[in-house]
Amino acid sequence: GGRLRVLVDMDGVLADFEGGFLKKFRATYPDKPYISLEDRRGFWVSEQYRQLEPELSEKAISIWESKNFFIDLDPLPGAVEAVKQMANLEKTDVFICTSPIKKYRYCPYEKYAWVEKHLGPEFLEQIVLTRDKTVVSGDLLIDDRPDIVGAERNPSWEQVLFTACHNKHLELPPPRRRLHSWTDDWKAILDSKRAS
Ligand code: BVP
Ligand code: MG
Repeated sequence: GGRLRVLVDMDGVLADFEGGFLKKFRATYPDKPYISLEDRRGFWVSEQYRQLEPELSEKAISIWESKNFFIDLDPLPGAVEAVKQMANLEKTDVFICTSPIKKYRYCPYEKYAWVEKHLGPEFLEQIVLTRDKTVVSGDLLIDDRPDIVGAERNPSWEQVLFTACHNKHLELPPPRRRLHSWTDDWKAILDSKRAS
């Protein structure tokens, strides 16, 4: 067969957005209530904080709009090693497919800097920044967002849902599948997509 193209999401898959958010939220607003990672439900952090207290939504947003939020995110366990291994597999192209926030002052720059820092300068060639992942073609998209939609009604990729604190309780309709973490068998998922 030909080459396999894998799109790998960044926030919630390679970079610990949820952990980084909670740490900086608690440090910035020590007297405000917060949602533990165990209690997170739904993709949008800002929505769950709004439900807790309406004023907390804009406070939450201020955290990821701040300088150094995205560059300071820690890699998720095993992510860096897995992506480097994946990119070294035969007949496999890996792209990092990530949606920047609309407040563009820091986020796009820091996403490039994060990739250079943790994956190396050669991975800067592989970055796809887009707010609409449905228009990017690939065989697989590894992403923690359960409801990815956009302009293309029939994306070429199969999404594999990467398990995160906000999606772990969701029951996926078959044939949708998960990658539970980077210790899960991601190579088997790639092999299942390779033409024989
Ligand atoms: O840039 C991140 C943060 C932003 O969405 C992007 C997720 O990118 P992917 O991982 O899907 O590529 N984001 C924004 C909000 C609220 C905005 Br108002 C949020 O609650 N959670 C979140 O991740
Ligand atoms: Mg994500």
